[in-house]
Parts: sequence; structure tokens; C-alpha cells
Amino acid sequence: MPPLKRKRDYARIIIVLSGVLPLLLGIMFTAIDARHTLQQQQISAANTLLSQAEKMSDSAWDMITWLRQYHYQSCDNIEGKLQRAGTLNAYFRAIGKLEGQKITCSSAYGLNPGTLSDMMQRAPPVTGKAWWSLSLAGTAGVPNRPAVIFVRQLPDTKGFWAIIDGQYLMDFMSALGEARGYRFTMRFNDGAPIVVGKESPPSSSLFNTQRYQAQSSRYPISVTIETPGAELMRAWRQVMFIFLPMTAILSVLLMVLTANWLQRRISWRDEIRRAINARQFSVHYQPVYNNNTQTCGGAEALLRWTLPNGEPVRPDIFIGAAEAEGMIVPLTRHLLDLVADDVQEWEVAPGFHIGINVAAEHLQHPAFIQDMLNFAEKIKHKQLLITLELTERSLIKEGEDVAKKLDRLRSEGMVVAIDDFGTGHCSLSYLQNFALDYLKIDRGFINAIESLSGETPVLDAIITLSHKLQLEVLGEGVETALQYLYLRQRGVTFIQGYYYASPMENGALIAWLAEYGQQPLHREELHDAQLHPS
Ligand code: G
Ligand code: G
Ligand code: MN
Repeated sequence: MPPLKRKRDYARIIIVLSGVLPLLLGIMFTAIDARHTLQQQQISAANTLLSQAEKMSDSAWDMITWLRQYHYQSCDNIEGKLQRAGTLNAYFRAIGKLEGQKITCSSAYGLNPGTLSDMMQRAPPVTGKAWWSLSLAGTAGVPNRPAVIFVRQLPDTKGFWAIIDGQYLMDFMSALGEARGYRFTMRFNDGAPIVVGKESPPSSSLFNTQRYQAQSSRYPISVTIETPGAELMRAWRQVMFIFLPMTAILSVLLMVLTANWLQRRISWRDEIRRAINARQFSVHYQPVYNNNTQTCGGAEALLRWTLPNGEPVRPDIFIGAAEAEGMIVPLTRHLLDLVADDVQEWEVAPGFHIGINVAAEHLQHPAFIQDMLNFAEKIKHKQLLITLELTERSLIKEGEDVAKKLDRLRSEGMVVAIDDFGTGHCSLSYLQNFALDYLKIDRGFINAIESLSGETPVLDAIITLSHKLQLEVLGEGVETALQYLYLRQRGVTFIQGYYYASPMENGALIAWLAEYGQQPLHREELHDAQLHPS
């Protein structure tokens, strides 16, 4: 798989992630924020409620302190005063005196109110304290409405008490929690709970009931506030409503930035530029056989790209990408540098061909002539014949200009070949417009050869045509003895293909040239093919 394809797949994932990440963070942040906001509200409600309960307790203890002036007076004398005090002061249901467990006087229960237990509808707590308070589910007079009792007992078993009606607290709680769906539970000591608000239904663990508990620092009063999960959900939605548009914008922005950055990172342009700097390119050379001299007449330079992990990138892919993304000129310059270095080690006869593939874009580039002349200068002392192979994959425009450039380079001693002949769009017009020296027949036509004596009309026509035009002919992609013999029979001078030699790296080429460079192409199967023509 080409490296870019894989990288683009990763890139797509990264882009999606960069879009999803702010959204996820936004959702998480808003959820945390909603929870926090809700808790702040609970704290503030609990404090308000506690301070109200403390204020009521203050007045209850004040009342009890006021009652002490009647310590030694009988109920008959003070009943009227108690009644007035109990009625005129806010909050109170009843106030009175007691002796031991017996209520001796009461503002609300008349002369015979019974015992403390009767009034509280429960046994008094065992506190061991002279002062105590307790929340009650109800009292004798008002059995179904909560209340809070405050008691002060003196060492002589006499005492005073005050009962505050729970209604005040409950109204306060209702007002405080109505809008937010709170459920309050308030207790004085471990008395009966005074509860306001609906019980919240069971909910999912993510949006479970939020519970907050607080204690008064001055009195034994505790408050619990529960907020249903639905309330948390509502708060969350509210925060999201504000933040989500911002998050969405951020999301898109980040995606665009990431895409941009990745685009730059993984374009073939940069990939190729990096690979040039990292010296990942090398050149392979494929020998070309000359039937007339029966020796190796030259070699074609073929660019190779090997990734650091040893994996090769297919040449047709990166050459095509380099052409498409305007990198073919720097890439070819790099190739020329590599070839110039490699050639220094060659020991070949003068006139040995070095084939360089030239892309149309480079041909039309203003620096083309200079690039080629620089290259020629570097290898001058080897007296090689530089062959410009013009690929016609991409159409050559500005034909006249190009023709002039080719003439100029030919006058400098280079030769021009048309590559992959027969596959492009304008092969024949090339023949017309450019001064050419070689014609390389595309391997597709060579593949069509079926027998030595049979006809391969298009191939035959191309060979005849090049003879007529007095062009040297080269057969590309020759893989079998049959193909070789067929071409030789019809006067094709040059042969290139696996049958003669595969492309190889420079070291291998030098060794190969030393061993086979001067050898004629003689092989066992060659004789067989000649002896038994099919
Ligand atoms: O041998 P190979 O599979 O490398 O060739 C694949 C294609 O890439 C061929 O069409 C060949 O012409 C092209 N190619 C190989 N090297 C170069 C080069 O240096 N420049 C250009 N323009 N094309 C090349
Ligand atoms: O520049 P050009 O398109 O001619 O590049 C030649 C290409 O053909 C290179 O990719 C080279 O590896 C490949 N090639 C060389 N000899 C043979 C051969 O005998 N058979 C096949 N199939 N490909 C060959
Ligand atoms: Mn070529």
C-alpha cells in the first residue's frame, strides 16, 4: 500500500477525532458545570433554611427565658399572660410550664393538658441535658402537623417549654424549593423529620438524585436537600444550550485547522521533499542490448523510492503524484544528481547510453536546458551519450518551444527517444514535430508477439515506420527468447527487458557490466527457439 493512502486513512480518523473531541469535552464540561451549579444552589438554599431555623430557635429560647419570671407563680395567675404571649409572638403553637413530666400550665391546652409525652405524642428523649429541642411529627392539639419543641428543665424539676409550629418552616421550605424541585428534610436532634417536597423517582446513575446535607453550627439542626436527576438534566441542558454553539464552532475550527495541517503534512509534495532530504530515493539501471555490436549499449535510469522500513513505493504511483503536484522537476533534478554520482564509478566505452526519463512538465520548464547541461557537465569525462526519453503520458503543449529546446540539446550531443511509443495521445504528432533519434516500442506491443513466423500487424507497422523515418528502434519489456528473436528478425536494434537484464542498483550494474557487458546474448533456450521455431 502506498504510504500516503495509509496516512490519508489515519488523517481522516484524526480529523474526525479533532471534531469530536471538543464536543465530548464540551459535553463533559457542561455536565460537571451543571452538577456544580446545582450543588451551589443547594448549599445556598440549605444555609438560608438553617439560618431561618436558627432565628426561630432564638425566639423560642428567648420565650423560655421570658417564662422564667413565672417560675413561682401558679398557672391560674399566669394562664392569661401565657395565652397572650403565645398568640402575639410569631411561630408559636403553645408555651407553658412543666413539673417533672407533667405539663402544669399551657397557653393552648387549658388547665389539664396531661404529661409531656401526651403532648409530644412520644416519649421525651433521654438527653441528660437541661436544654433540649426536638422536632415532632405532631402534638396533642394538632396531631398531623409537624412541630418543634424546646424545653428548659430546672434542677427543682420545674421547667418551661415552647412549641413552634412546623408550618412556618414548611412554608419557608416550599417557597425556597418550589422552582427547583427540592425535597427538604429537617430535623432537630434525632426527632421526627419535617419533610417538604416530592420524593424523586429512581433515575439513571448518570443523572441520579443529588443530595446535600448541612448542619447548623449553633443548634442541633440538620437539613438535607435532594434534587431529582431530572433537575440536574435540566440544568445541564441549560448550560449546554449556552456552550454547545461555541463548542460546535470550536469543533469545526479545529477540524479545519487539523485538516489543513495534515493536508500540508501528508501531501505528496512534502512527502517527496522529505524523502529527497532523507535520501530515500535511489536509481536503478536497466541495461539495453545492442544487436549490432552484440554488447550492452547503455542503461536506462529508473528512480526508486524505498521507505525507512524497507518498503518500496511504486514508481508509477510516486512519479504520477510528482507530476500531478508539481514536484517532477525537483525530483528529476534529484535523479540527475544521483545518476551523476553513480556514473563516476562506471567504466564504460565512450558512447554508452544513459537513458533519462523526462516528464513533459520539465520539458516545458524554463530551466530544463540548464538542468540537462549541468548534468552533462558533471559526467562529461565519461563521454556518455545522454538519451532523453520523452514520455507521452502527459500531453506536451507549446510544441514549437519544446522542439527548439530538443534541437538545442541535440546540438550539445544528446539524443532524443520517444518512450512507451504507441500508448500516448500524440505519438504520431511527435514524430512529425520533433527531431527524434530513437523510438522505444511499448511493451504492450511486444507482449502481443505469438510466434516467430506469425504476424503482429501493429508492431510490424511501428517497426516499418521507424525504419522509414530512419529512427533507431528499441523493444521494451522483452521477456522471452521468442520476443527477442522476433524483434531481431525484423531489424530491431535495441532490446530492453527482463530477458536481457532487470533493473539493478548501481553496484550490481557495475558488477553486471564487468561480467556480461561485452557478452553477446547467448542462451540455451535461444538456441532451442531458433532450432524449433513454432
Ligand atoms: O521501472 P519502473 O517500474 O520504475 O517504471 C515505472 C514508470 O516510471 C515507467 O513509466 C518509467 O518511465 C517511470 N519512471 C521511472 N523513473 C523515472 C524518472 O526518473 N523520471 C520519470 N519521469 N519517470 C520515471
Ligand atoms: O520508462 P519506461 O516506461 O520504459 O520504464 C520501463 C519500465 O518497465 C520500468 O518500470 C521497468 O522496471 C519495467 N520493465 C523493464 N523490463 C521489463 C520487462 O521485461 N517486463 C516488464 N513487465 N516490465 C519491465
Ligand atoms: Mn523509459
